[in-house]
Amino acid sequence: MGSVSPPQLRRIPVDAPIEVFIDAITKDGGCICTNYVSPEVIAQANAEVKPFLDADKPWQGKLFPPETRRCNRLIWRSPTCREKFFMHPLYQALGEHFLAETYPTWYDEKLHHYTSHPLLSAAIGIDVRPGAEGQRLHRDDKMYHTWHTDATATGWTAGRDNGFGVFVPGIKTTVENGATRMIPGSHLWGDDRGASPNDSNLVYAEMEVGEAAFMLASTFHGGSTNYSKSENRLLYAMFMCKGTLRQEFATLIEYPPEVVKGWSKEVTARLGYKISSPNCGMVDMRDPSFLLEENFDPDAPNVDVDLD
Ligand SMILES: O=C(O)CCC(=O)C(=O)O
Ligand SMILES: [Fe+2]
Repeated sequence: MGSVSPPQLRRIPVDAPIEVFIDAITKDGGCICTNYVSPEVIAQANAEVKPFLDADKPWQGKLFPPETRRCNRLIWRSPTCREKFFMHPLYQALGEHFLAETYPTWYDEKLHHYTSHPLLSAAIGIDVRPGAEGQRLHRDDKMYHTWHTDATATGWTAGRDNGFGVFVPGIKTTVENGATRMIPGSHLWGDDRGASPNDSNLVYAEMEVGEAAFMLASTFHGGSTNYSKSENRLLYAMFMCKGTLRQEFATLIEYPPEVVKGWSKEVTARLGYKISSPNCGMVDMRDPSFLLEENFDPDAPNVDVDLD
């Protein structure tokens, strides 16, 4: 009888056949891709994003943990993150594999099939500075109220996950400077259990500059404490979700802020100018209702969402 290897975070070269990545992510919930991009491309992204992290905005430092700085609207602010990290052909192909869905429905007696493709769900630069405390281990699909049945005995099945992410570090990440912790195999756990920071399968996704980690949104993980004296652990995090996870009519575009300002809170909440708890539908990590306030402060700290 062949031995079954324990869950792990495999390191796979970017030019390996896509099936190798699919196999690792299906079994372990994630993997590391070596040579995802060149170090020069990382330097370019860092230069684009640094001004936003360094700008002394009052809300930087108000969120948990206070030493961590964030760059919101990453896809806009960094063309390199957009074109080289997010639109990387491998990440896009894997996103299609794990998230695209084809669905049958009848019109009279004729069966039709429709395919929905993934959407960008989140993109942010997270700069965990020295002294920042680690996050609690969590699943990044909680905002979609995703249910998980225990599949540890049966394995991953198509459609199970609502999200799929890529983490690209801006510097070499280490246990000391706060590399993301992950629990390979935890994407198969049911909702009857949480994750212990002492889990024997927990690993730190230590990465060289130019590497990237792929992760299903159901995999337990968390940012870690930065024990270093002077290293800012910058990470670019991008997630796609299933294309069906949106409204039928794109109400935030059909009814933009300048049109609905002055409408009742009850109506605008139904249009989407209010987060769905936890943390779904944010703008700059804030409840989007601030966009409807007279003379709103674009830099006000957010107290509405749980960011851990
Ligand atoms: O900073 C990290 O390493 C991970 C961040 C994360 O998981 C999150 O903010 O949801
Ligand atoms: Fe997370």
